[in-house]
Amino acid sequence: MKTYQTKEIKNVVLLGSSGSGKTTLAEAMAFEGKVIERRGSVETDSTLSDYTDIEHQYKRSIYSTLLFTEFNGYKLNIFDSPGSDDFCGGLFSAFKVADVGLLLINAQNGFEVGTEIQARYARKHEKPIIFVVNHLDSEKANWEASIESMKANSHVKPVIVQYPVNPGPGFDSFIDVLMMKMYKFKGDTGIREELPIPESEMERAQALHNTLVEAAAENDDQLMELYFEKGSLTQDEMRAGIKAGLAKRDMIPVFCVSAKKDIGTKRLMEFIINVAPGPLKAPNFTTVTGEEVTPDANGPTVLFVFKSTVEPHLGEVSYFRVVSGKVTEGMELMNSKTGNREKISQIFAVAGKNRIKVPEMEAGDMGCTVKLKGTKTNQTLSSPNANIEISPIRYPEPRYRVAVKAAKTGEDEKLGELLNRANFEDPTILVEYSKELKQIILQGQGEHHLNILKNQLAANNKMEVEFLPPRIPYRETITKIAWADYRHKKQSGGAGQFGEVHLVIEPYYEGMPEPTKYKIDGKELNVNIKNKEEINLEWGGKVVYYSSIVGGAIDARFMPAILKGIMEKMEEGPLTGSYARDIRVVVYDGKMHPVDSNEISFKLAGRNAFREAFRKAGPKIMEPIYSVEVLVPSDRMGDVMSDLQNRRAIIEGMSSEKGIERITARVPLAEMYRYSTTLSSLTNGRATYSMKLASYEQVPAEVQEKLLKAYAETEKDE
Ligand SMILES: Nc1nc2c(ncn2[C@@H]2O[C@H](COP(=O)(O)OP(=O)(O)O)[C@@H](O)[C@H]2O)c(=O)[nH]1
Ligand SMILES: [Mg+2]
Repeated sequence: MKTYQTKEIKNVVLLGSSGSGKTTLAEAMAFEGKVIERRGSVETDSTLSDYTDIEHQYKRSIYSTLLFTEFNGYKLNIFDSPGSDDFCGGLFSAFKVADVGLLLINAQNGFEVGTEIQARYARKHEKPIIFVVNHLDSEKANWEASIESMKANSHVKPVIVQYPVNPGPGFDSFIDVLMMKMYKFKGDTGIREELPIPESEMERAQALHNTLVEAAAENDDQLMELYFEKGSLTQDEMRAGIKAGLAKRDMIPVFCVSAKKDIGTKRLMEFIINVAPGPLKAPNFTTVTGEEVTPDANGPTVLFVFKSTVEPHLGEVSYFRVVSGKVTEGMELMNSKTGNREKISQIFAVAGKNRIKVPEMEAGDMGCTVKLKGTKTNQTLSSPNANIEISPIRYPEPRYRVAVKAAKTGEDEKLGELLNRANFEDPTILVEYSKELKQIILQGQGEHHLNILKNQLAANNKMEVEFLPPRIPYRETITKIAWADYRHKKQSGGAGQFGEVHLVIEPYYEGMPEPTKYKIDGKELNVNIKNKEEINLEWGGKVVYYSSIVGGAIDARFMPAILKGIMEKMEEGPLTGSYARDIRVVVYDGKMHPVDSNEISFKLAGRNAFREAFRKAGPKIMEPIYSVEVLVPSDRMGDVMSDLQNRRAIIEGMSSEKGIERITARVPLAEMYRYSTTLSSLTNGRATYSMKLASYEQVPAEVQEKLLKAYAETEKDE
């Protein structure tokens, strides 16, 4: 395989809803480039890109797979990405390193919600898009309806470059109004005949040609002038116009194919080669400090790692794009994040499961290497003197969380290792041991996403895990002043224990004046501050602790022990065991015993006095509220809204655009458990959502009641 120069490379990501034909099209592209001798199929588990057991089991793409094809002296690096939004992590990686997207439309369904979701991701990543209408050989293929739905739903006007002459089971010809030719195919061999446009199609072809010329001219003032002068444009002028429009994302050209029958694949690849932006025309990569890195083959070597896997026999495989310079076998590079040196022992061009060893790769190209010592996805390897760090892929916020535990005891450590590895391979799987919740919290993009992980752990690692509802990170605080006395006394066996603490607590707020007097059980109490401690809590908020002991009722040396007891309760709030915050405590009296008093006694007395006072101080539970955005097809709006209302949602906004409703709402986290699953079943998988922590708010009285009851059952007087 030759070393491709930067100008001979195109990097493409296939997009589209599940079943639109991405994997099948990737196969046809690889076949046309002679990377494979015959086309495999999704049905027979024989495609280049869906090569893992789990993809065979589900008969669909789960990972975003890199493959390449060689065509007319160019190398096309292609990402076959999963259509399901649960696996969008791989898609986000692909967006980082691909320069153009092919958005497949299933001609049987037109523009689907899956299409909309991916179109939105493409906009977010500022990638130019080409529409590819597929399944044109299917019985239910409807070209006109597809085009109408694309026009209605797309944010940028689609412009037809090709249209099918005979969509449906007999589909074998399409007309290309850029080339002004008809292409006719023999069976499903991919072999084509170029024919003049038949008389019967001439009028339609000419009209679409004119529309295309105008659309092309619009992207460039000079072309516009030429067009006004001549009334037409040459093919090259049209290409120049389309190139400009595509790169600016002002234009979406429309192509037609049957991936299954290998119709239109070649022509589509020719267009990509001639018109789609390659590494030299695409926006430059930027560093974490905002500098641009040009794809200069003679510049410093910069590899950006966009994907990492662990494979049997091979170990760690790191996929990279050469952002600048050249990578050659044996080269030593530096990981700009860790400062460690890495040796690039081997370089491979990647065609799904097939890897072809190459001696070098130039800027703009993509491949993989093995046996790096400590480099992860999102890190950059660069020439040691260049020390460049490319800005990372920003993965979507997690949308689904569960608590996870090993089914068998004694396997916690193994579970931890395997989950870390899952995160290494899929950065949208987040793992964290929550000290607060005392659970391992696993977060991902959806129930399906995490269930696949669960199945993989069982199948590949003999690791059975259980998923449980995660506890909610509530917060506790108080709303009014309260006081309590507590005597801790124990006289069993040897030395006794004795400590008595009287304290007052009240809600703390920033800028509060120092305490001066309280009225406690009708008696005036003058505060006489002996000592003050202000503690910033790790989980937010404060505790302010005063000692105002008169007459040596409690020795100063016991004061820290009392605070320690209080802090234990702050960490495990009296209501639900959640973190407490924003409380001021004044210890004003107590009792000691000359022999039995010790630190442990005062700690326990402090803790229990605090707990009692807390319960009398109008305590409230605060819950995390998430800001949630749901995109739902208009016809399912009612169901989705009423479900949200059952989740104590406060609807903040609704807007509708192109048949898709956007709902924004604030929803308590406690009500979001398994939301993705419900939403999916309410809409047949046609909706999507995102969520982000917004604030902590007081839970409603009835919820508080329930939480208190549940916790009281688990807690005994200490
Ligand atoms: N008839 C027909 N079937 C197709 C075409 N493209 C894909 N398929 C079939 O549609 C199904 C989904 O295709 P696949 O490539 O897995 O879609 P993906 O989910 O977008 O990757 C498979 O059964 C394919 O064989 C096509 O152009 N025509
Ligand atoms: Mg697929």
